[in-house]
Amino acid sequence: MKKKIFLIITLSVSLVILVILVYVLSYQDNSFDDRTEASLNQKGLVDLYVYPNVGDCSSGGKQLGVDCWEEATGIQEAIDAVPNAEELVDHRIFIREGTYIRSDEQELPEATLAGKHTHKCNFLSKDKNVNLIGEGINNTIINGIGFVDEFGLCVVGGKVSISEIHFDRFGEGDSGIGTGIVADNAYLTMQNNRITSSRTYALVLIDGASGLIYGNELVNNNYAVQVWIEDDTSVSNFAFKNNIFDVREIAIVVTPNQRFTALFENNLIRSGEKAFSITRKASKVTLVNNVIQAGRTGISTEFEITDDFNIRYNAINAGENILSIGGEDRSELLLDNQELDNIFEDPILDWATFRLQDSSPCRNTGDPDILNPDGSRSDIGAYGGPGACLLDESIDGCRSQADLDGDGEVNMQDYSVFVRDYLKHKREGVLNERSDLNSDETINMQDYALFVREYLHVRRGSQ
Ligand SMILES: [Ca+2]
Ligand SMILES: [Ca+2]
Repeated sequence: MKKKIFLIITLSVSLVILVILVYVLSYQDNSFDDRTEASLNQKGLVDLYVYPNVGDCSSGGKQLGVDCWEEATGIQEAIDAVPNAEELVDHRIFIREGTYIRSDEQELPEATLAGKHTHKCNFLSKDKNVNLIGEGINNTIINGIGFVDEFGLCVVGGKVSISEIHFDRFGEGDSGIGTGIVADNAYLTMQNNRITSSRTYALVLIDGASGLIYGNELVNNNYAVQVWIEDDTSVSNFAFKNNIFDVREIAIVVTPNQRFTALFENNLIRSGEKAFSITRKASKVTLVNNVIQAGRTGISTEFEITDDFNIRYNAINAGENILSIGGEDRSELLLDNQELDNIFEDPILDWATFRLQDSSPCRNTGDPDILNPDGSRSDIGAYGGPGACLLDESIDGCRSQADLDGDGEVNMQDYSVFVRDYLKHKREGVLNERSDLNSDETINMQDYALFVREYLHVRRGSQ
């Protein structure tokens, strides 16, 4: 106990000193972030910074000592400023903390989806290779309120990665599509985002889209994911890992073709009606280590199950039937097949946090070939498997970003490493990437804030 109090006091004092130190240094220097010079990144590519208060560089920008780029006064303008994809390069758009609402005076861009349907999009990325990077799902929020029946972000072609952004309230009207994000013929990477309160779907994936969907929260929508493939020649390949899908109607709706493969591993898939629905045969779909919880039907298909539809090590619970094929209750196919190692008990989750309770039968009963971060046999559900660290870095075995010296602990030594790196960057322009926690190629207050957040988080988690 004494040790703990001592630690807390030491930490508090040190933090106060560092805050003062950083403040003094930044004050002396006057343009703390140096964005005008640093806007060419190390690969010689343009990084763009978007702030809230679109077009008003005197507020968000000036406070951080940033000269606003004319092209970066809004999210769409930043996307438009990225050259069209000719090769795979890492253009980055940092969307700074704040709430973004598109002005209704701006004309919405249109996208043609599935080769024939024209839709309006709040934001459109067409044939771009670009990374959209927010400052965390509690900080960077793109709000669709006021735009009825349309898409939030349309990704058509190219290779787009989206991380640390909350997309909220797209298409709130009573009719129409109202979708958070749609990808058509694009390679989409989504990591650590949140999509809430879309009118219908959080995420729609159309003909030829592929990608990695890791550590996202798609909650409080009617549907979480729709895969909508009309073109029989298109090829799609997806991995969904450690996501939380919690919706009212159907969590996952897949209408694939025979060239579609998908892996759903360690997700939480919950719905008031159906959890997982697949209407046509795919090349291969694997469900492993998922918690599948449905008000009515757990898994619904329109075809007989073969090896191409692999359902193992899941915890499946449903109000009416575990498995329905062609509208008929065929639950016995899963209930009686012990080789698949699915379990059908209450997963004993805390539904407010989506975490397993201590008595949960999902602990260490997942696929033995998949391991938890601490090396033990995997848990079933979103907080199991190696990707659990995406949702919570304080889980045993996760290496915290704040563990700067890599010794497996977050303590005062890491804090001195940060100060050293910070000063070296400040004075000599040397960038030690370990202390650039938000990967924007500068070490500043934002990294410090992330460090402190991690530090306190890990400390709390380890108590
Ligand atoms: Ca350490
Ligand atoms: Ca940084």
